[in-house]
Amino acid sequence: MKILNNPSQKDWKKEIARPVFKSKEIQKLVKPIMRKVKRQGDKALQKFAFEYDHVEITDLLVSRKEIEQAKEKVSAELKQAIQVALENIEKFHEAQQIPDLKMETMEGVTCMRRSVPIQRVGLYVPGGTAPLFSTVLMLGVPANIAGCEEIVLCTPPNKEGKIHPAILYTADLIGIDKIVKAGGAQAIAAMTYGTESVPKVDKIFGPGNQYVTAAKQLATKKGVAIDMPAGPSEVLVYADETSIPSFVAADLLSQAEHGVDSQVILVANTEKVAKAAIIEVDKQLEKLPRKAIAEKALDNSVAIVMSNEDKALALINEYAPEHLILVVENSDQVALKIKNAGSVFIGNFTPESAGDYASGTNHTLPTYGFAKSFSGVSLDSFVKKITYQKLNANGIQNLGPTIEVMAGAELLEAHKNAVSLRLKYLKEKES
Ligand code: HSO
Ligand code: ZN
Repeated sequence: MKILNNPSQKDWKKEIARPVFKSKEIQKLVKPIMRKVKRQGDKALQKFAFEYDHVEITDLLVSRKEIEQAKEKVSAELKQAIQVALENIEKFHEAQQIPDLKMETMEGVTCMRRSVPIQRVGLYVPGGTAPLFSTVLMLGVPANIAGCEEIVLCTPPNKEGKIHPAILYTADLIGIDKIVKAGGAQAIAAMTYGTESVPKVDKIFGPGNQYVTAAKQLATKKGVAIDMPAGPSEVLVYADETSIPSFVAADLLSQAEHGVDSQVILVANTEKVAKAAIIEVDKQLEKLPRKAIAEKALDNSVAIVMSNEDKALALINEYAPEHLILVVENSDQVALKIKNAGSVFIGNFTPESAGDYASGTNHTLPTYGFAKSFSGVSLDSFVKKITYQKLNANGIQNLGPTIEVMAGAELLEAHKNAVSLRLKYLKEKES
């Protein structure tokens, strides 16, 4: 990891710039996949599984028998851990429920707002080198709490046509019974258009590679919502002398091991703090089973010395990290100065892994600078808010003249009439 010492704003902006993705080119590849799934349904999914996952799938839906077999393969220790995580995630997301809002803004004018679940949601869980069963909890738990009527989970099978037992166990534990052996852009297409086995959904959630991301973007053009735009995962650690170098290093590496395109940034108040952490990174890296991946990710990564706190915070807010770990004196106060971040981890004893798995917060977070304008997944992501209003005779008499003036000024006569007719009706009734 290279170190930059108090760089000028122009220089740090260059250093923290995210890699540019050729999303248009990827969309060009993804479009025909989407089209094929639209036309051929399940048959296309089977063809793509053969082509990309090198597996022949006769039944796209996971059977009860497969789930029962998976349950036996998950250790008691892991089941117990999943249970603890589940309870914390449930607690934190249940607490996010907000009561319906009902109030009179004026005498006789009642306004109301209700949260209503999105009816059909699709959850995507990537395959690949790490079986992310924790993502099943992060997406499935809030979907259940929100009361979504239909939940479908798509995840790619391995070469034997199987899905990792922990993914099946977790999905079953939280009551998801429609699990589809489909991955990549084709899975997103299936949830966008619907196939014989896969229901069409209203909103698609979950991380994925560039093809999945491109397919999700295309899905939005077909009237399907998505959780958020996505890019590779990232962490920024802001550390000073109160930080413990081996902890900082482990946090940087836990993000780096996710993928070769992960980005990790260390902002330190002195060069000494930065160097101590980097020595630890090099030491710990040697022992990691995913060393090759983490090493490549570290190539895109940088340590920046910022002796001035305000300047450090300007950098952090400009970068808008998905995960921000604060290990500086007064971390609690510094945390309140954060304007842009997906999720903030405070103090020496709060590794990113806590939020990745089990503390209760959601790990589906905005990457690629989208934390400037997007929130991470939460209960809110699974509901929409419907507003209602009711005016009684008194209400229209109180509010009517205001509407008439405004409609008249906008030259919208029909709008004005809708009020005037009612006011006239009430006047005639009174006399
Ligand atoms: N850090 C990842 C989530 C994850 N980590 C899942 C481990 N498992 C993206 O926020
Ligand atoms: Zn992680």
